[in-house]
Amino acid sequence: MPVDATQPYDPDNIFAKILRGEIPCDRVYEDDYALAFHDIAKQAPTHILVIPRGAYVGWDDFSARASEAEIAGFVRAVGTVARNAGLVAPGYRLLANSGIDAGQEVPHLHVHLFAGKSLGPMLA
Ligand code: DGP
Repeated sequence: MPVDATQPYDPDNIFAKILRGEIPCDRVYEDDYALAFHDIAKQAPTHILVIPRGAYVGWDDFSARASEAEIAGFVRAVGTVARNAGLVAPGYRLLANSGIDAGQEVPHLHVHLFAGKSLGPMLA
């Protein structure tokens, strides 16, 4: 069921449970603002999800309510994950599905990081 980006935050969503350590993940990075782990259903040779520690449904929520420190910390974390994985030179793609038409499935903001092959043109 795609996420309605205007819905209230559900503290029992799967990524909230991962953040609380109630569900395991294949972790690649964490700091005060973000957690990164491998996507369970990878769509590229490298497919990492980066999520903020704060309770945000999606991009709209995050951009409107998060503090400057949270926004800066999250953006820096995404860059650090890519750099640590050696992806700067070969390149990578960032994608954040937001809401129903984008097919967002998990109601906690996440950025997909795709890499490891030539990714071709952007989606229609
Ligand atoms: P989106 O459609 O943008 O909401 O993508 C959600 C992604 O989350 C999807 O690629 C699969 C991934 N995912 C869902 N549940 C889990 C989980 O329990 N663990 C991990 N690692 N990834 C998950």
